[in-house]
Amino acid sequence: MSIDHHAAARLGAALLLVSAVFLGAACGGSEDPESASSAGTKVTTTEFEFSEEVLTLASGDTLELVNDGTVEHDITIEEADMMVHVAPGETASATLNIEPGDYIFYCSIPGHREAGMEGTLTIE
Ligand SMILES: [Cu+2]
Repeated sequence: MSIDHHAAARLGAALLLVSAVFLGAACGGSEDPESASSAGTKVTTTEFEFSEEVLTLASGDTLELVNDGTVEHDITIEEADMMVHVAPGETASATLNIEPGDYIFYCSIPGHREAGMEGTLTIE
């Protein structure tokens, strides 16, 4: 009888493992399971521009910043006291926990804003 018991225990462990793998696969499709129900946008930076210069989002949305350039960039939203910095080849993201309104965003690396890295953000 003890052999059957061990077999049952092993089967249970195997099932748990399979469940864990399935759960892992289900979560793997989304970079952040927490954000599955929240919206957001992705902005790509290069020298010297943002892929999106007019953004309309909601408070609580996720802003993802991808740096496809060869130098560092950031998105600075001065009025909201917020900055997302991203190194070359990297991706960074932040939740926009800011009040509804109109904002200006720009890259704060010296010279970049002047080169055209500026846009507007509306939080609805
Ligand atoms: Cu920049």
